[in-house]
Amino acid sequence: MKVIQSTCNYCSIACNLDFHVEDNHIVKVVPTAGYPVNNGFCCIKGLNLDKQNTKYNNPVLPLIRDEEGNMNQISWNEACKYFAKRIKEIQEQYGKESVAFISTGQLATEEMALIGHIGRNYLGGNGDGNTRLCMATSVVAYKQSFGFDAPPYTLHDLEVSDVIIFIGANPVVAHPILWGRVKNNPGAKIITIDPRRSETACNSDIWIDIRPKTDLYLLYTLANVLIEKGWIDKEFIENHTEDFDGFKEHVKKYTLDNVEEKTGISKGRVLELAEIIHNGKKVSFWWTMGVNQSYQAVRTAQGIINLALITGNIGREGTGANSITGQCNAMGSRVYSNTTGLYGGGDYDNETRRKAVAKALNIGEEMLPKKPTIPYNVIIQKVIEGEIKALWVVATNPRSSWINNEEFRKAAEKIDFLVVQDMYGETDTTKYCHLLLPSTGGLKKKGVLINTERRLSTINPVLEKNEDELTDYDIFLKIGEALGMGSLLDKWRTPEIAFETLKECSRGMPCDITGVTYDMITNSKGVQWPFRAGEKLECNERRLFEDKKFYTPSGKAKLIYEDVAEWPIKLSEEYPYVLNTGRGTVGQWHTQTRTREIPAVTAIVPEHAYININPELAEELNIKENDKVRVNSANGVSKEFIAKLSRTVKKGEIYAPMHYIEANALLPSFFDTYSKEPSYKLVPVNIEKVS
Ligand SMILES: Nc1nc2c(c(=O)[nH]1)N[C@H]1C(S)=C(S)[C@@H](COP(=O)(O)OP(=O)(O)OC[C@H]3O[C@@H](n4cnc5c(=O)[nH]c(N)nc54)[C@H](O)[C@@H]3O)O[C@H]1N2
Ligand SMILES: Nc1nc2c(c(=O)[nH]1)N[C@H]1C(S)=C(S)[C@@H](COP(=O)(O)OP(=O)(O)OC[C@H]3O[C@@H](n4cnc5c(=O)[nH]c(N)nc54)[C@H](O)[C@@H]3O)O[C@H]1N2
Ligand code: SF4
Ligand SMILES: [Mo]
Repeated sequence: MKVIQSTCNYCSIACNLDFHVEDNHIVKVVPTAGYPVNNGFCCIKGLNLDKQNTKYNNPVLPLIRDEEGNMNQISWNEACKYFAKRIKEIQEQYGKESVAFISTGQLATEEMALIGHIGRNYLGGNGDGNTRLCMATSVVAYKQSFGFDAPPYTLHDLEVSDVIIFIGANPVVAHPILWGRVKNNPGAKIITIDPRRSETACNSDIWIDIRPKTDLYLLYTLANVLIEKGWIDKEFIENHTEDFDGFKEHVKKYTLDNVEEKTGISKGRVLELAEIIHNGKKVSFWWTMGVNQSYQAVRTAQGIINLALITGNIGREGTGANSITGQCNAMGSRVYSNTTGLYGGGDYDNETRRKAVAKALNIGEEMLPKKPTIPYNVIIQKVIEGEIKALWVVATNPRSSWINNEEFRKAAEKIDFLVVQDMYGETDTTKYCHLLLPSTGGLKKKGVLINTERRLSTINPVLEKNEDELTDYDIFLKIGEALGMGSLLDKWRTPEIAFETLKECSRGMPCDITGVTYDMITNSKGVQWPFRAGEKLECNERRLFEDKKFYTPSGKAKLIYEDVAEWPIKLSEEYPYVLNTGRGTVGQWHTQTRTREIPAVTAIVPEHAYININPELAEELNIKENDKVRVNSANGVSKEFIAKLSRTVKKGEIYAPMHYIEANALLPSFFDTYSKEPSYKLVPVNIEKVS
């Protein structure tokens, strides 16, 4: 029996697991003992990683749709040739930007970098990722405040904080292993800010039951109180931040007297929270989608960053303004997807960076994109308007996960050429494709994942590929060849070579990984970036900004602020309740294509889309447990759900797990101004019982 250590490719914790393999068959999965992230533990998804492509229609060879709408099997060579021919025809007729791709934070770094090379450098099209639905807000917030997209923490910080504040994050469900790290710190005071009494709120010392989307108001009020009381780190502010005077002036209007009316949190409780922050020696702030997915998300994330900065809670053990990432390689996609910035970071108009990256890729500078991609929402809009004619969707399921997802259906029905590359033949999105490129899942791949604390580790082929099976990397290479890229693929011939190319792109950047080798991050404890050539790995838990130097031109962090915006659509008599969406259970992953294969999960999660509704509201509406209800949204769409009565939601608020296609039909297309991340967590609705 062989034992192969690899990395879980579900969530951003990126646990390491030992796969016990006999005759190309996984006998058992054991969480790796001694791995600094998960040290012998993991969640139900990781434990069941052996269950992949065991049921459902899983083609090995590509399928092409004929005129009657039937899918027919073709060879890989035929598929790649056809892909190349269609893309070239479309580009010749409608211009380069008539083709686009949508990728993901669930591929290996080398894979997402290679599709970025093909789609942006070579084809000159646009390409965004599902990271737009998830991390775009944190990226923009960090870039503007710190000068680089740099989550500063290491997970060990959770074990040594004395105050841990979660804002719009539910790690008990979404990042259980991270929650395990919190449990290693029984002395810490845990505070959760969430309109819902989430599993994390239930397990916290304090639940701040905030009115939806009023976090920024609360954060500015807290800042005002801390400043007025002098509970701030004057030395840190003076030497390491910019524009404190402006910020101080700005927050003056956010007073304790108004806070309850705006946020639902009383003056006394806000004061108590300010006191806890003041008395804490090591305060850490952690946020996720309750902050990122909003119409004013970047400024809210910066509201958190500002609190950490003015109280000097950054760059020290147990502190930080810490965004938790979502997918296994969200961090890889943030730095290496070639969608919103150059490989290794830096804007497309940065001449020095263009030179360095072009050199590393051995291409002419003119081949690099001149500007960031148009964002996801604009790609979909341009498909609907007929400007984008070909879309290549890789390892994401937008027919279900995209906001206002009937819009994606319209786009999919309109487009001339939709290619879907997925590890399953049957997903909500593959139904619409003209060409299906089936890839193997993560069990047969080699590549690097970068987790939420910037730790690189490899995903390793646990099983051998069967005949005709291709990984995403293999598929990209074949497509590149069919497109005629020739020597432009020389720096990409294997994942190992691609990794060397990407390392070179990172040289001298905050995320410099020139010192990392595949060997160092395989069967090991992983390595966090930065790790520069020549450095010695002295410690397995490293945080950023210990030298108090930020990546801005002045070396100081920027305090960025703005007036609090109103909700884009208000509650009304017609739509009196707020619908919120997010993760449902530890066992369910997003659109459930993968976790529907885990019997232990399907046995306990509802098959049909459901909502949580407060028992008092349910009684008023004459709704009983498991009744069928219709939710009508201000978006003009109605969908049916099963009612689950629960005191985790307040009377006027209902919650729909995102794992069912119905949820996203209800949400209107609102986005953050700066990050263009969808506002998934708020829409006014009404509910009626279906008789
Ligand atoms: N089991 C499981 N784990 C996952 C995933 C999965 O699909 N299943 N997905 C992974 C991915 S990609 C991601 S991005 C993460 C997401 O991880 P989380 O962000 O923790 O998960 P969500 O449930 O989307 O949202 C977190 C909380 O935000 C709250 N919230 C909503 N509106 C507001 C608000 O206005 N203010 C505040 N303060 N809170 C609000 C919600 O009530 C919810 O409890 O999970 C990762 N882990
Ligand atoms: N209402 C609402 N909607 C949301 C959210 C929310 O909180 N509320 N959260 C948003 C967030 S944070 C995220 S990250 C998105 C996630 O949204 P999606 O990315 O659409 O969700 P997944 O189900 O993870 O889709 C991944 C797809 O890739 C396939 N796949 C898995 N591994 C591989 C592989 O190795 N290769 C290939 N080619 N395919 C593979 C899977 O079968 C699946 O079809 O959803 C967003 N949508
Ligand atoms: S916590 Fe995340 S990385 Fe760890 S096993 Fe579960 S899904 Fe995988
Ligand atoms: Mo995500």
